[in-house]
This record gives sequence, structure tokens and C-alpha cells, in this order.
Amino acid sequence: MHCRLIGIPLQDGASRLGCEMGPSALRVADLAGALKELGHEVTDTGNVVIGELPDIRHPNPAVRNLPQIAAWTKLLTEVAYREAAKGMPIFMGGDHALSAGTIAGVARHAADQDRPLFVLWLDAHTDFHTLDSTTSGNLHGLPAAYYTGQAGFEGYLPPLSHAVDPANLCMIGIRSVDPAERETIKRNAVTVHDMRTIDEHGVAVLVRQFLERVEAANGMLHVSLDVDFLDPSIAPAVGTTVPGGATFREAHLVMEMLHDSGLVTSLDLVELNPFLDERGRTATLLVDLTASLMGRTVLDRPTRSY
Ligand code: 6HN
Ligand code: MN
Ligand code: MN
Ligand code: MN
Repeated sequence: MHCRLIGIPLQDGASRLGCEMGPSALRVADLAGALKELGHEVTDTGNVVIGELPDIRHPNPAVRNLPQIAAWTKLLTEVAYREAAKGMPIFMGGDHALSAGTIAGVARHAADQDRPLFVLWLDAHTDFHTLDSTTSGNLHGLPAAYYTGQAGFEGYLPPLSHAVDPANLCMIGIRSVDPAERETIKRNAVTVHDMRTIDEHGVAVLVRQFLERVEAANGMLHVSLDVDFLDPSIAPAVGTTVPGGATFREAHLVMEMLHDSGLVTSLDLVELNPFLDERGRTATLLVDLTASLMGRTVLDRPTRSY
């Protein structure tokens, strides 16, 4: 596999500063080295830089940094579209607002291949607010509503060439949903597995069901990994910790099953805030999880396990 590392020092979508250091921390934790060790070709394309900001304002007074997020989304859509044609893009964030652009871009690439795009959203949050519904105003709470084509973004964020079908979106790890997000999700066919569902069934069953659907549809699969998917006890470096997250083994098992499926075509690593880390342990965990996704195993397995 040819892995394309793309640094996205975006922090304007979050309330706490620090995510702009995320790409650097992932480089220091040697993401590239871990991938090379697995036999992959790795190109670090450097960091993306935005240019001029559009002059836009939204009537919801809570909304923060809209010109910045609009500029990032436009640019990242182009970058992701271009990079997806060259190999497997690994988007090193940066806060979760970046997924508005990365997923819009890989969706356009999938459409070129005549294949549907599926998204696995690993997060404590659904990030399904619209510009009208957000009360925190932090735009990392909106990307899933944007890339699934919900109403209300017209004239603010760039128009989508290809929206992701909400039926192709599966969220796992959810444990914090705002009332307005609940309503939007109810109107859409999104699969949402909260932590209770993981407790009741085990994460493997949920992942397997989803992967079988992706495979049956000959889909491409984008994985968006928010640090707060993980329990804060193992991953403290995130501004939006929620107790009761995925354990070390649950997270690795998801990654291992994703690898065995052979279906993953792009990846976001988001919300890492190195300012909140403890001696780099969260950055290191993200590198290890990515290595599992890209083929690191304890022992060779005779058959695939998903
Ligand atoms: N993230 N729903 C909350 C809000 O402010 O809208 C939290 C959003 C968190 C976003 O973790 O990527
Ligand atoms: Mn998120
Ligand atoms: Mn989150
Ligand atoms: Mn909110």
C-alpha cells in the first residue's frame, strides 16, 4: 500500500487550542516508521495551509470561525480528492471539522470509480449538528451533517459534489448526543451504535455486520477516528473527553478487523491535542492503532477473522 500522510493543522473547529500540533505529534511518534516497518511505501506530503478567508457570517450568533472552516473545507475537499487517486490518504489532524472536507473529497473520488463510499465514524459524539442547531458554536460538532448532505449549509460551506448516503454511515462508540442531533439522526438512516450496544453485543459483531455490507456493495471505506472514541484513561490528549469509551483491546480489535477486511481506502486521525497529552502516550496509541489497521499482528493468522 502507498500511504500518503497529509498534515492538517486545523484547530478552529474546537473550543480548546492545541489540535494544530496534532500532525507534529504523530510525526514525532513515528507514524511513518511504523507503516514502513509493515512494508508500506510512505510519502509525507507535509502540512496543508489555507489561503484567504471568505467574508461570511451565519445568523446563529453561537457559530465560531465559520470563514476558517469554510476555507479548510474547500481546500481539503480538493486535497482529499487528489490524494485518494494516488494511494491511501491518512489525514493527520487537526480537529474533527477537517472531516467535512476529507470525506467530501474521497466521496468524489469513489464516485469516479463508480463505487459507493461508506464511512465508519469512531467517536464519542455523532457530530451531526447543523449551523442552525449548534449551541456551542464549535464546528467540529458538524461534519457528519455536512457530508451526508443535510440542509442549511448552502451559502456557507462549499456545495457537495457527492454526499455520503446516510445509510452508508456507521457510528460506533457514541455516548454524547445533543438533543438537536438526536432529531436530525432520527430523520436519517444512519447506523448508530452507542456504548451500551457495544457492552451488550461486543464490538466485533457490530463491525462485522457493517463490513459485510461494505463488501456486498463493493464499497470504498473511509474510517474517521476521533481520539475521544477511546476511554480517557488510555487517551487523555483530547479536549472533549467523555467517560466510558472504548478500551485498548476493543479499539485494537476494530482496527485488526478493518485490516483483515481489506476494505479501508482512507483514514482520518483527529482531535489529538498534544498540549493535553501525558508524555506522548495518546499520540503513540494512535500510531499503534493505525499500525493495527495497516497490518500489524501478534501472530500470522491462517484465515481472515472478520
Ligand atoms: N468532536 N456536541 C458537542 C458540540 O459542541 O456540538 C460536542 C462536539 C464534539 C466534536 O468531538 O469532534
Ligand atoms: Mn468527533
Ligand atoms: Mn468526539
Ligand atoms: Mn452541542
